[in-house]
Amino acid sequence: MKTNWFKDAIIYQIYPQSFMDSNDDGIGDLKGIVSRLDYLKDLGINCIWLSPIYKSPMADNGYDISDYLDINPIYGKMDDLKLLIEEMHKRNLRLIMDLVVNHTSDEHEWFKAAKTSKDNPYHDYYIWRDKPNNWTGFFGDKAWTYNPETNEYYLHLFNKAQPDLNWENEKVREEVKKICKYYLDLGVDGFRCDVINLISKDQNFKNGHNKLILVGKKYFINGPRLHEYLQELNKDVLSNYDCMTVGETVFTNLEDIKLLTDESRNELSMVFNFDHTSVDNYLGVKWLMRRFKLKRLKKVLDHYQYGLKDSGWYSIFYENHDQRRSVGRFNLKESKAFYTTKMLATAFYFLKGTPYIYQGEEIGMTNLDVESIDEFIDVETVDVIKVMKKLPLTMSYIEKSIKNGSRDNARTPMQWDDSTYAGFSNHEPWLRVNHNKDVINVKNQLKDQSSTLNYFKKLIKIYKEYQILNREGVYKDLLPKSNSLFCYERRCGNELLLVLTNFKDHKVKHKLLNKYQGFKQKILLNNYDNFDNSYLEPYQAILIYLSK
Ligand code: ISL
Ligand code: CA
Repeated sequence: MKTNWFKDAIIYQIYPQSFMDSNDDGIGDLKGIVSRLDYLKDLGINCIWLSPIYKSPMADNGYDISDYLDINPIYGKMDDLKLLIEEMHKRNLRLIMDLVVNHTSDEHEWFKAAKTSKDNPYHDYYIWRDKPNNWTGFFGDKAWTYNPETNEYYLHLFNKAQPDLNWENEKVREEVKKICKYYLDLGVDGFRCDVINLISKDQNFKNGHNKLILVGKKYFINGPRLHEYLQELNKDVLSNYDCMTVGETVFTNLEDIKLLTDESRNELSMVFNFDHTSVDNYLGVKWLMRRFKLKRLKKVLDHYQYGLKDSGWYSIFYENHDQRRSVGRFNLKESKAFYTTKMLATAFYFLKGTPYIYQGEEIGMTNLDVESIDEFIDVETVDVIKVMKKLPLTMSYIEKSIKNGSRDNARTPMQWDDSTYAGFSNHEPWLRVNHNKDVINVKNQLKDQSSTLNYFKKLIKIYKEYQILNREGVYKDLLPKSNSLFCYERRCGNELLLVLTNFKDHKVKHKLLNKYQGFKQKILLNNYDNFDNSYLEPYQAILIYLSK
């Protein structure tokens, strides 16, 4: 029944609000996605992760769900989802949906009932205390909000419009099973489980000590019953389907990943770990910007690549709807995006794990080019600006940090062509299209053989051709100490893939190829026309297949 299809998949993340608008109301929708399936098929990906499309008041763009079994009318109807599934399966594409069950919307019927009285049967679906403790949530502010009707406080680890569910209550767990079953029966192939390692909380609700950020973190991350809950969900529902789960796990380490994804434990198929996205910040908080050093990135990647050699599985990604765009990140010059976009993809996607490409990454979309930070509308950005303004920070630091970290950066409409609204819509979109759509767009790049898009297509094709090496190849970092080059091999006996990438904007010499005399060599990818045995061009990336 269960296969490991997810280990060979290449997954593409769609942020529905910004992908494709079919009815010209300025908001992406399900029919819009259907109309672009041939593009995705042609790109070569074989699975889509769809960010939430359920009914939602959109306080957090759909990560606040008011009805799990209904579709947000801005995206369409349940029939449109059925059509999407059908059209995807026709094309041999799988679909995984976002499962956001750490919290609901405060407009969910459960919460509306829960807050009316302590005796209401739904009251115990949420987490209440007479007095708040000192925890703060992910968006920087206090994690408890007062509810006058019951004279209590409810817990919300995100915005106050996102009350946390009480997983201690068996009825809540049954509801989650019902939701999963509903979508699996519809033909969905799995779930991306939002902040899944927050669902179990230490029931003592002790005050936290860290005074700066995420106060109380150690009591609400990887709580005491996390593994039990996941195993229960598997046993009762997931194990009956050939589906996969990818857990979004925040602040997890290698040991956590192993426990969560060890096949024999039946918890998750894989997780997203965020350590590598934190090498350019302090304390895992993106607002606290830190100078990027390649060595630090490699140390994190090495740690997990070596650590997950024999058991456990994770996701390989560097963009998503919460991250800034990668163009211009990691100290890479924005003006050299023609090379760096291809270089980054080569450096990351041949690591061991399942690749995730975020919409627009394949054409090198950039951060939102705002003049003023008042243009940002994301709930996290708005909440964090408020918090930052209370702290002893200069306005210029706040501006720099917000421009760098706002999630709106990744959420601008997909740039399909150079028309007024970039082919995304014929109506002004909910979030402004980037000015560079005239240059950076799918239509241009499809025509241009040397484009980022065509490089991604080629990379994906090659990824599939060398599936065994990608799944099983043993990882070795060939230059762990270099601050310029990231070079590694993935080896199975006398066969290997060799990845050579240069993170610097100047030529860098190396002697790596001397090691492989006697091997036959085939260059599979190169973001330059030329190749030299002894050096890499600025931001050059090369993938070589070697065999004896
Ligand atoms: O976005 C982050 C940093 O910028 C993370 O801290 C993020 O809040 C965290 O990874 C949880 O993200 C997920 O759950 C949130 C939602 O806002 C995010 O979009 C989602 O990916 C609450 O549901
Ligand atoms: Ca629409």
